[in-house]
Amino acid sequence: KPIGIMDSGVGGLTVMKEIIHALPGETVYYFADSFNCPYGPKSHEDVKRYTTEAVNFLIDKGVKAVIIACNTATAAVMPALRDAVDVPVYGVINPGSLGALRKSDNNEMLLLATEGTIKSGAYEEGILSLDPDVNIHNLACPEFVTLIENLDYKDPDITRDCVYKKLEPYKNTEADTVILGCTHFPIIEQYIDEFFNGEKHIIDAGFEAVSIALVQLHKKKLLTAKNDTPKHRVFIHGKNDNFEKIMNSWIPDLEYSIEN
Ligand code: DGN
Repeated sequence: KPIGIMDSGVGGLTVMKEIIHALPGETVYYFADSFNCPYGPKSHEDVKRYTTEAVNFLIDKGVKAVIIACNTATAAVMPALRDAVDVPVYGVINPGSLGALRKSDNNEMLLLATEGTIKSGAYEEGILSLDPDVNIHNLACPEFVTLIENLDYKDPDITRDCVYKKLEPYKNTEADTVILGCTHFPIIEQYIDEFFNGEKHIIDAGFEAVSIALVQLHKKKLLTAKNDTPKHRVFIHGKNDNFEKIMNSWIPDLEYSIEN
């Protein structure tokens, strides 16, 4: 049975790539809610509805587990949705919080995410419940989602310009750890790292989530043998304009079928 992944758009591909890398025998069913993308500026109630529908769609397609590969969606539905469905559901915020706590030496963190994730306070909740002495600086970066979804990220000059302008006020931040609290952001991670001269720990919440989800699926004996041939399927709700282009460049040479 496949592992389901959902995101508002291409961000969850960063999570899919990690799964394929770790377990090449696993089949992934990916649901991209391009119709409602971006989730960042939408209301909590709307994102909750979109995410619940996406998760149920994947369950109807027969997945054995779902990774909500979107911080905004995780903030809106977790943990309630996990208790409401019959397959294991994993979000990205608790794993991202744990990853950041593990890396930071001075307990100062910079969270880069969507407006929705930041407004929800889900990272504060996740991190401060484990260590109340952490200081989190929040920066909403909706521009990064647009830059990626419209393919501008392929132009290094445009990307550098956008990333550097946005991060400028944090040039001398005390934070030693930067949380990529949006699954789109690993696509431009090299520019974020470059802006900080490679001096920050960078936490990819999606990567952290995959590590935890795979360990738990292994314990539940739900993983597939490495030598199985996967049959990945992508379901796009809405427009498909740039999705395939981004998918093909982010995960080259992957065989998959795509359905609108
Ligand atoms: N990739 C999503 C996240 O991790 O929050 C959000 C992108 C969006 O819909 N704005």
